[in-house]
Amino acid sequence: MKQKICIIGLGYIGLPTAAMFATHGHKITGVDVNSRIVDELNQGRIIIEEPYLDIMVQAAVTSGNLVADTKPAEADVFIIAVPTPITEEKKADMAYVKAATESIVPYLNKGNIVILESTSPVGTVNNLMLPILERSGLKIGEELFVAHSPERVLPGRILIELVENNRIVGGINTKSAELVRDLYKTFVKGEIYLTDAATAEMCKLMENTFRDVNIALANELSKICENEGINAWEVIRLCNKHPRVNIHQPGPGVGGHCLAVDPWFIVERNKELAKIIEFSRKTNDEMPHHVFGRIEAILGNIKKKVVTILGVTYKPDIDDTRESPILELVELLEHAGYEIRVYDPFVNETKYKIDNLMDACSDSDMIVLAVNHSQFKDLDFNAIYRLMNNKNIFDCRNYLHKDKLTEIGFNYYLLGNSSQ
Ligand code: SAJ
Repeated sequence: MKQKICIIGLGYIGLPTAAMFATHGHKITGVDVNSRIVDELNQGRIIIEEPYLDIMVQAAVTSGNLVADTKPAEADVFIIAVPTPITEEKKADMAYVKAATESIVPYLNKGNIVILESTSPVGTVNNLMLPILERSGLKIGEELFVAHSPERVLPGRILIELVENNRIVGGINTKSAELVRDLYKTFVKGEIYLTDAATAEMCKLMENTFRDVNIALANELSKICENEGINAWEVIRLCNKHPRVNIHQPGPGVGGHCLAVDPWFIVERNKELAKIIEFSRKTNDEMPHHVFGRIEAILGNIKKKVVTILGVTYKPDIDDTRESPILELVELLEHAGYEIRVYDPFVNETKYKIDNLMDACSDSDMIVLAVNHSQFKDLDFNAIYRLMNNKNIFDCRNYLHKDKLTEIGFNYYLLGNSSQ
């Protein structure tokens, strides 16, 4: 059955979800407080980078099934997909979810469905949303159906994963869960598993926490291997030949709005219990400092140190710098008085950005491969070598061709291996 759906929040999750429902025949009102997003969208344009999203949005808008507005409209279904950032004190900032929930109350009618997609602390649906939704006068669970269905898509693969991933739907009662499952079946090809709202909230948090803790283990291993004088990447490669071992990749830290944030939502409510989780978060947060320490050690007493950072996003081949550990590294270098050049073809604006790679490398004392953007694999390292002052490369991702670089004459250093 084709439904009217009002989606609050037109960011990395809300917009692709809106486009997906719209191209499957539903009538969508996309709502955002940012009028620029709304204006652009109504002309079929988007302001975020995600493969094929522009084409899909254009098709959705042209078909008339997707319109944007700065305020909600009456609908059969309301989906909340707003940010849940973290405060300085590592507490979930639920202001957007609260405001979004309040904003839809005047538009609610008997039989409506409300879905929270935003990643949220356990208890958000039951303790924050339901008391607000009750103001509609509708009987919760009988006249108004509510569920949490957390998004699980990977930036860079959003449109594929929206369709193919399994999905969890946590309803405030079985009827709510079933109605929401039937709605997502419009485009979801993966399995849809039903549970209660609080369990769904915890599942989402724990998925990202699982990854964060495993990355922390890999990062700790990389420091241990530096201490032992062996290569962590070789250890990981060989360990992962074991059928039940899957060590993650070390790196200069963990970024993005998910892994670096969500584990804190568990810690906040379970301070005395979530010990490994909190320690892992801190381990990953410390990695830019570790990288900085290695840069200091390699460059030693050079007077005016010039460092060229390749990549500033939180992961490869995307334009997203949210919570990027490389921004923190840049700050550390800045405080220590380094001359910094940042080269990242994906990013339009960032501190110390230099558009031309050769300009960014000229007179440099060290290239730091911070993000493994595909195009960094085969740069013209011969030309770069000639331009540099001191010929150091520090590979934080085990990404570059060590043999080729040493043959050119570079001093090649690798995170997770102190003998290089
Ligand atoms: N990273 C490592 N080592 C690794 C893997 C990742 O250092 O072995 C770093 C990356 O460099 C990056 C960060 O972790 O800085 C996060 O990258 P990611 O690719 O692991 O994940 P996100 O944040 O882009 O997306 C995650 C996904 N969650 C899981 O894979 C469990 C995605 O499915 C979620 O939908 C998304 O969070 C979200 O929105 O919650």
